[in-house]
Amino acid sequence: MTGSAEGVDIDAEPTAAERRAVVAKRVESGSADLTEITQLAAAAGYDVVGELTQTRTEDAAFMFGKGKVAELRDLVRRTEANAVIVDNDVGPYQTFNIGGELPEGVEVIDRFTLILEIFGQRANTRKAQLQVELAELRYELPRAEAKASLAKRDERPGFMGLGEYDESVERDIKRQISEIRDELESIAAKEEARREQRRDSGFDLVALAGYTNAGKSTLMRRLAAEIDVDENAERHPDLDTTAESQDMLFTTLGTTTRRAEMEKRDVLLTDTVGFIADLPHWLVESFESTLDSVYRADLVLLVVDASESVEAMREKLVTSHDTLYERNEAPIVTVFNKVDRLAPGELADKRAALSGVAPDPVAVSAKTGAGVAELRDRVESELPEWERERLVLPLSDDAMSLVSWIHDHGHVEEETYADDQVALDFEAKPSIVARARSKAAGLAPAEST
Ligand SMILES: Nc1nc2c(ncn2[C@@H]2O[C@H](COP(=O)(O)OP(=O)(O)OP(=O)(O)O)[C@@H](O)[C@H]2O)c(=O)[nH]1
Ligand SMILES: [Mg+2]
Repeated sequence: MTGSAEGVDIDAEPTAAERRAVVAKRVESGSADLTEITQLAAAAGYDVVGELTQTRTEDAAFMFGKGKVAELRDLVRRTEANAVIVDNDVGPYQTFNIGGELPEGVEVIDRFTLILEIFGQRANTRKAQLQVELAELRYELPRAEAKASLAKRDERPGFMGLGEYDESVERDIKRQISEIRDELESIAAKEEARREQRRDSGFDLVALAGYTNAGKSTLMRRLAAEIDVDENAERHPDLDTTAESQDMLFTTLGTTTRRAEMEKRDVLLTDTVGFIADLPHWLVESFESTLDSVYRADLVLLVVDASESVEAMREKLVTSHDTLYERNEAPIVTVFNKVDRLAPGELADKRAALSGVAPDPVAVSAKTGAGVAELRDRVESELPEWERERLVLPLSDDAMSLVSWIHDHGHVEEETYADDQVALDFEAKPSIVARARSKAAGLAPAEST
């Protein structure tokens, strides 16, 4: 290969810094859009050095047409790429065939493997690591099953026992999957208990949801007070107040919960992994428990990047709604973020065009802080109603600790001391009011109106 026209330096091993990829996509009709796969490739650390698209029906052997694969090979040579990233669901057989046409050592990666690669690189909590492992195993399982049944069928003298070997690989994958599931379930149970405990303490749970890169983490930092409430020993990088949000897909993988600054309500805000379209079910299911904090919230803020085109916004809103509506019960407030990037009049046009999928959105800029005060008001008004109560308590030590308990769990409007009594006017969640009443009834002598 010496002195080849392409000038490929065969001595240079590609390092992490030199991951050069060609992105390719086939669509049945219309024209293929490579924007998202390019962003995903960048998120995984690739330099995108070439692009290739095709509009045609699927070729069983090569996914693309055979001539297109030859074109791909030339492009790979010319750009000195060491990976081809295909934004389609490429079967194992097709992957093998495409690879066979490319210069040696060039990897063929599909959309799902790429997303898994990103998740694998970013998984920095036990839970995220388990989820990535689970997704990888679930990706491997059908391939191992196919191999085992193929080996069994082809078993012939000289190949004896291979089928058995493949079957044990398959069993091993199944055993690992069930072990990981058990561990994830116990983590989810702990998280659920913690959510309940927080609710009992009078907190309203608000979750940020939305497509990846919408600006959820940036908005979280805007809304959050300084204190980090996640007792989790594992620190999440998003907790770092000095950390800059990156213009990258899937910057957040784990869940982060922080206290939000609101006028009256004690709100705990949870940021989590972003949505993306066209994920296979095994990948979505592996990350399902990550979204529990969204499904179990009292209110969901659905964040969307309003600087994108109306069509892109609509598609992402629909994807997000599909993901949410399956299991979510909380009210949803749509947040149009990044309004600092809009031209005059653009916001009104987009509001009108999207009123069907996003009724009455709140427009904000997480970056500049514009509209954030309005968002806080909106959050407070959308949260389940609080109840009003007036309690008159004696001036005993027990009563004083109840007074401070009410301060911690609700919003005290007025606290008047007279003679040997204190009158407390407050608002709180119905469950908190009920508990305050029963605590007060246990104090002697007290009277409640
Ligand atoms: N101009 C502008 N940029 C913003 C705004 N909000 C966020 N961004 C930028 O958008 C990019 C993504 O922001 P993130 O907050 O990381 O988005 P995310 O929704 O948490 O993304 P994932 O964690 O990947 O799901 C970053 O480059 C931010 O700086 C905004 O209001 N205006
Ligand atoms: Mg994020």
